[in-house]
Amino acid sequence: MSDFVLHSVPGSPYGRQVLITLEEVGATYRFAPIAPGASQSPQYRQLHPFGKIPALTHGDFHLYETQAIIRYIDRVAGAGALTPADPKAAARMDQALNISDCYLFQGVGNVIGFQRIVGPILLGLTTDEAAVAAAMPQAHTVFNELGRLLGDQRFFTGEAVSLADISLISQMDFLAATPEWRDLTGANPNLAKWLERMNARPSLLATTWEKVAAMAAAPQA
Ligand SMILES: N[C@@H](CCC(=O)N[C@@H](CS)C(=O)NCC(=O)O)C(=O)O
Repeated sequence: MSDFVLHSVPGSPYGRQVLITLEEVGATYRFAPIAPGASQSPQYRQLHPFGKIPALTHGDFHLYETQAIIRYIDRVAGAGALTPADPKAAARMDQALNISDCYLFQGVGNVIGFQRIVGPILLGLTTDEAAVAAAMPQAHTVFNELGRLLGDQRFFTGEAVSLADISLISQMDFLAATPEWRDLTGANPNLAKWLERMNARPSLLATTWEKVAAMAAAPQA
């Protein structure tokens, strides 16, 4: 019997944040797939009144909003190992989590990632090149700032991986599959190295697009 149940669309970067967190803390979990487009169904809206992906259930406890979910998992199953003890490092983690949600996803990931990957590959849409071009100034601002914050550290809050890295990698790995990635990391080679470092972690290898598709296809106890 799995402790945690993640309700998510396979391929969702937000859903992947939760999966990576579960893997990092070694929790047992079950993936409950939501079909693309079904997030607005009355049934799913009982779990998430705003109809966004993902949602978590843990026994009779229901939670939505990814930051709340990954912090909860870190507290109850990871003993806080993914949150730095030092207040300044913890503040950097909180800052990076908000950059990830407010500036990296909103306006960059949800435009470039959608136009290059989700639209053409999953929905059969044609890429809107003007929308991609319009997102590039914000994308450069985000990448330059993340490159500055990472500096020569291994991870965003220092030597140990934290929730900041988990949130950012779920969005950045999506963008790494687009032609814009080379331009965006040209001035920030530390971000490309960090991406490689993160992608080599067992938690990332266990939650690739293919692995999550297999989780969604196979019924789990
Ligand atoms: N604030 C939400 C945002 C989640 C979110 O935007 N998820 C995307 C999928 S990765 C989604 O639900 N998109 C469908 C939609 O916006 O209706 C969270 O942190 O969980």
